[in-house]
Amino acid sequence: MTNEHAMWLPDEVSRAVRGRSIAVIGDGMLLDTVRAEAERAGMTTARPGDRADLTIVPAAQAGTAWEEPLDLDGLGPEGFVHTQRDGRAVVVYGGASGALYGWFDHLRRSLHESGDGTDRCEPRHPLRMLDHWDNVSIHPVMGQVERGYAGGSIFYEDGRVRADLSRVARYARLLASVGINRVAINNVNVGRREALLLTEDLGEVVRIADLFRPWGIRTHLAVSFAAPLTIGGLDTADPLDEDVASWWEDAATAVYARIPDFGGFLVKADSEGQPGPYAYGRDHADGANMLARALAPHGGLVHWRAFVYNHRQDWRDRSTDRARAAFDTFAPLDGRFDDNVVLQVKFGPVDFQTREPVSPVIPAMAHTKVALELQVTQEYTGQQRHAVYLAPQWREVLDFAPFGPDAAPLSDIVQGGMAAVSNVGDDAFWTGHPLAQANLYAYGRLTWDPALDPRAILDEWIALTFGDDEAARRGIRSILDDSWRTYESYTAPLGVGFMVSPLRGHYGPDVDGYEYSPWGTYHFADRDGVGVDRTVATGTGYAGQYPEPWARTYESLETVPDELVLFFHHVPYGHRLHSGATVIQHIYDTHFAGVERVDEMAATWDDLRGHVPDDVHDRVRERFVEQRRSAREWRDQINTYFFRKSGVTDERGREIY
Ligand code: GCV
Repeated sequence: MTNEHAMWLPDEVSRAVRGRSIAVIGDGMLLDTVRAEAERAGMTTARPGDRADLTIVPAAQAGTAWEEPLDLDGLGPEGFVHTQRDGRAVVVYGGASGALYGWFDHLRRSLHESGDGTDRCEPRHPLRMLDHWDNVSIHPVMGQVERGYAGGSIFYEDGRVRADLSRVARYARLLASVGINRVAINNVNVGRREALLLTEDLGEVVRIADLFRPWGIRTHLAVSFAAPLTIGGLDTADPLDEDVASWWEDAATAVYARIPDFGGFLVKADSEGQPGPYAYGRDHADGANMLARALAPHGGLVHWRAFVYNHRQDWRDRSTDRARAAFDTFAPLDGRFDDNVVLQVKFGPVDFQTREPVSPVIPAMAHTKVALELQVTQEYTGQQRHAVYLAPQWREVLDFAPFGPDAAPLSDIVQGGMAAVSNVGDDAFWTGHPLAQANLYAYGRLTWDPALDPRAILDEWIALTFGDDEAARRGIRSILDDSWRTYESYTAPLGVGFMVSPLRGHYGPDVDGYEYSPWGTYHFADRDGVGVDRTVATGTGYAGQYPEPWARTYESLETVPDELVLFFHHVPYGHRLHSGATVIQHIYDTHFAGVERVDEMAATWDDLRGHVPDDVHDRVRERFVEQRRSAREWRDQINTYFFRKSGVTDERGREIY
């Protein structure tokens, strides 16, 4: 077996600072982490009185003797200023975590000539979270990690927390280096075994929290809303019941006694079978606020998920629309959530599809702290068998301006920061597909600075991971830059979504897999046309959940963007897109082109032999064999399905079965 891969922090990264001297000023756990990092990188400690090549100094002590003092006003606890004095680097930090982030920033800069300017760096949001969907016991269907494509869990094994958690410490270091500061360590689907992490197994959570703490990361737990009933010995979990409220208060007090920096609870309630306040005739504000009050005295948060919909629908009932559900549930509750509740909203209204419009819940909650939820794990985007770089998708989401192009983008509107589902497991490469490491890296960097360009992030990741081989950089960029759109081109067309196999865990094509299922209906294809009518005029009315100009933009076929046309409209196969192609010809063209593009990507990778380590090359190569096979399967099933439905032949006479 391959040794554990170092991801973007191989020892080589520190070559530029090796042998240089450092002075770290300040005390405490995080400063000790920085000192240990410097030692690991081969730096020497400057003697008192000597000028160090790098000085890391708290804002309060910085620059009193400098000729040009820095403007450090309002520098937050996670912020730092990168500057130079007499040609030597200085990192001035706001708080201890700023020192740690400043250290990693310095490492990144040292890879290139960083110029001699002064940069003030602060995270855009204080909440930068990763959620693990790891189960303690092996779930009979989902396994150890739900939607995990990288082996087992780094936290759990054989129904318990691992005895050896050393990998968690290395994970924490990697996460800190990209700015992640909160991790939820168990699946939002909380089984009985997992619920016990809060109580009987708290000692095990303490072990994990101890490993995250030196890296400035707070530990969160996903909890079951029914815990007072299922593990607490009460006969109800009603959020308005006093005994229930005190059960949660006691549980929270016990946690904080042992984990003083505990982050809080993550809750999936009344969703896909998870218990919630509806069972007691209460609403989601009642439920979330009760938990929030238990945590508030300790400074904890409730991340309450907005992923609420009816998963027992009748496909015959055309009036139910899963896309509407979160808005219908939560928009009326805006303003009712306590201050320490964060409403965690998936980026789209359905479920992390390759292409969805941005969720209308986010602009609807002006008086609620909303966090944007993304999925780094590639559930619907190739399951880490396909090379798909997701940052361009996230870029589009973050740039979406819900109130029109002249108003604020989403990245400015989400006040509760960002959360995402991790793609990491106990695989030697951490992420199964080595190129999927770029997604984790990019997610972290975007939580810190949501304005970053995906291509620049990729360059940074490549340089850290593979060094400065120009062929590797060009090759990997050409594979990954457009890989999300390539994946889109050979899978479900024009925003319609799903078409994945329910039986193969959402992997591979099955056009009608969900069409007659209780989980929602997604394409309504018949001999005349395809797509879901979500207009106000004749459909489910979902388009009307957007503020202007989007409600009107999506409502009309004249203005709806091509890539979302089938999400909002049911159209004939001959409908002409803005691109000039008909819907049916677009389906054929993109599916043929997508496969050709994957072949090119695979060939590019072959050429990189010798430019990346052999074990990385082998693993990615093996994944490309599968991606090429799977892309053909998608192409042929989608094209054949629509050819048979429509009877329309391909203008270019290519092979359709
Ligand atoms: C953890 C989708 C996934 C589920 C996941 C759910 C969620 O439905 O398929 O595995 O559950 O989203 O986000 O809660």
